[in-house]
This record gives sequence, structure tokens and C-alpha cells, in this order.
Amino acid sequence: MLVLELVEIKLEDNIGTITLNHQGKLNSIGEALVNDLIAAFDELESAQAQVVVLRAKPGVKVWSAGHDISELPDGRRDPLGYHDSLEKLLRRVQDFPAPVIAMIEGTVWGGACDLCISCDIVICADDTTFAITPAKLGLPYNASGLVHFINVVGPQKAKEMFFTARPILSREALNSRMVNHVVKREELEAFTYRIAGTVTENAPLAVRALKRQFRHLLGGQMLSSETFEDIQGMRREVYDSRDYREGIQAFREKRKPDFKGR
Ligand code: LCV
Repeated sequence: MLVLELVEIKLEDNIGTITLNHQGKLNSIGEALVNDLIAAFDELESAQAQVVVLRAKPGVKVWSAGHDISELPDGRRDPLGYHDSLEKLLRRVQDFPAPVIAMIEGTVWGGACDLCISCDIVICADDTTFAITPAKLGLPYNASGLVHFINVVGPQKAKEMFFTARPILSREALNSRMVNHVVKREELEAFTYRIAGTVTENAPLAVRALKRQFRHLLGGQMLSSETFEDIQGMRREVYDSRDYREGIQAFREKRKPDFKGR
């Protein structure tokens, strides 16, 4: 198996495992980690893995701290555009030709929540929390990300999560259908690999066709060109704003942001 710096890859009994291993930056999702993750998915696709478990090292406090804030642009540029590393990773997971199971322990922040729900099945430990944080940082997020959350947790819960940016507990995530299962941390690994094993007992081509159909059907919202331009215009207003720069600066200076609404 390919050896990479920021992730570990394993393949056993047709079950691939990709382990986030960027502890120094709390598995925050920057260019380098995304490149390694995409290389890992490419490797497991060539090895014809029938299911992939995406996990962090056992016992982590933070599963992933979300987008690497130090790689966010200083303003005047879309922070989460189509070619942003996080967006490329989300599409790679959704286009991977076999189910990807997110096995979560510890806390999950920002775009890492979007990574989890871009996986096909989410299994988390009972002490896991999820916080989607663009509003806390002064970011507008993006339309494809909002569609992910609306599809998974529904519009009301999605709005509450984005407007409050507060961490939600595993039980709440289960009730909102954001996760498939919540299990005790000590049972998480065995439970996840049992589920992964049942996927490998089924016909790989059928499972691949099912995943592709879900991908197209879930992405089905049509936007008129005017709606699209309206969305892009509003997003530009936000990432060109003083508050966008203030949110990131406040994080860097480890202080509460002082938003002014401009
Ligand atoms: C870079 C980091 C990060 C980080 N990037 O440890 O969803 S959106 O739109 O918001 C999207 C743009 C996005 O995903 O944005 C990122 C959203 N993530 C967050 O808001 C989480 C930010 N991090 C934290 O709140 C804390 O770091 C947590 C609660 C994750 C862990 O707190 P803890 O006290 O254990 P520190 O905060 O001391 O972090 C340890 C080091 O990791 C860096 C952080 O700057 C610190 O670096 P230094 O030791 O150099 O000061 N770090 C943490 N998160 N997302 N760097």
C-alpha cells in the first residue's frame, strides 16, 4: 500500500481504511491533507476496495478541526469555491465508486462536518459533537454545502446549526438523521467494521450503481441562472466584508470576534 505523510491506508478483506494522521494541526483540512486523502482514495479505487472506512487515530479529542483556517484567503476571493481543497475532497468522497463510512470519535468542526455527511454512512461515538461554524468565522459557506445539510438534516435543523454554529451532541445528530448510529466509543471500531463487512458481502457492481444513482438524485436541485448569480453576489458581499477578515483575525489572535455587520 502507498505510504503517505498525513494519512494511513489499509486494505483487508476488501475493506479499505483511511486514517487521518495530521495530529499537529488537529486533522484540519488543508491542501496537503486533501492531496494525501485524494491519493489514498485513488489507491483504494485501483485496489477495488468494496467499502472504505474514513477515521482518525483511536482516542483523538478532535476528529477534525475543519478547514485549515490559515489557508483561508484574506478576503476579496471566494474562500470556499469549487476548486478549494475542501470542495475537491467532498466531491472525491461522493464520486468514490463504493460506500465510504465515516467513523467518528472526538469533536468535528466546520467543513469536517460537511466531509462526514458527504460520506455514505456516518457512525459516531456517544461523546462526539458536530459544529458547523462559518457564521462564527464570518464566512458565507456555499450553496453545495447548504444542499448537503438540507438533504441530510432538513432545512429547520440545518438553519439552526448554521445560524448558531453551536456544537450538537451525538444524540441530537442521530435524531436529526445526520448520523446513522451512535455507539459507545469502546464499541465504535467493532461496530463500524461489522457494518463495512456486510457491504462487502453484496454485489460490488450493484452497490456502485446504487451509490451513483444516489449521487445524481441527491444533487437534483435546479437553480435558475438569476438565482445562481444572486447567491454568488451575496456570497461575494460577505467574503469581501470587514467581518470576514475580522472572523479569521480573531481566530488567529485567540479572541472573540467583534462583528460589525459590514
Ligand atoms: C488551522 C487550527 C484549526 C483550524 N485551522 O486546541 O465551516 S467553515 O465555513 O467555517 C470552514 C471555513 C471551516 O471549516 O473553518 C474551520 C472551522 N473550525 C473551527 O472553527 C474550529 C477551530 N478550532 C477550535 O475551535 C479549537 O482549536 C478546537 C476546539 C478544535 C481545539 O481546541 P484546543 O484548545 O484543543 P487549540 O485551539 O489550542 O488548537 C491547537 C492548534 O491548532 C490550531 C490552533 O490555531 C492551534 O495552533 P497554535 O498552537 O499554533 O496556536 N488549529 C485549530 N483549529 N481549523 N489551525
